[in-house]
Amino acid sequence: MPIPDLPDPALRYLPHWLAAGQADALFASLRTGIAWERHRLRLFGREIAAPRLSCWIGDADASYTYSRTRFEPRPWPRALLAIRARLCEEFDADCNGVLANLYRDGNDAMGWHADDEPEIDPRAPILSLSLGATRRFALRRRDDHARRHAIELAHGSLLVMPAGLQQAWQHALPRTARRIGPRINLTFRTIMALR
Ligand SMILES: O=C(O)CCC(=O)C(=O)O
Ligand SMILES: [Mn+2]
Repeated sequence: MPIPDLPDPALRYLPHWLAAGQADALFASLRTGIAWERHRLRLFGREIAAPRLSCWIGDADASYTYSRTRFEPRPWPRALLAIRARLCEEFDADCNGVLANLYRDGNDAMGWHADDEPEIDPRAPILSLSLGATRRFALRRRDDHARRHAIELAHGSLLVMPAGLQQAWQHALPRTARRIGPRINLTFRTIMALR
């Protein structure tokens, strides 16, 4: 369903993109089946360990540089092949890579940023699948930080970030003091060959 008060380009939030049983099974499979690692982030000239665990997964040629670190893709886990195929078909997107993130509890988070690295195809949507604990996803305009929105991303939901969104908006996944369980987020991206 479109989110009514969000300016263009409009986000779409599909709360039950995966049926609950499928979402449960995918969460369990990825929780143990992904080689989770702690990525390093460069912030204001300092290097810090990201407050979450991640893994860059994709086709062999889909290497991805973010926060000035280059990640070579890990192969697709079996459990993600059907998901990727369904996304490619439904959204007519290539989705040759996915950043998997594991937020172990409410202390794990991600600060303000946009997914606008040069190798991300700006004509393609970024498709964000959430599993596990519900977490708040915050957005703010790049040119006016007072213009904000937030969406609660539920288990089995898909958030469609359309082409153009990253250029106008930043997003974040804030910490929460609520006692909550783990969450996995998968952001499917289309990586272009840079030359
Ligand atoms: O966990 C989320 O919902 C968002 C993650 C994110 O924005 C990212 O990894 O680039
Ligand atoms: Mn992001």
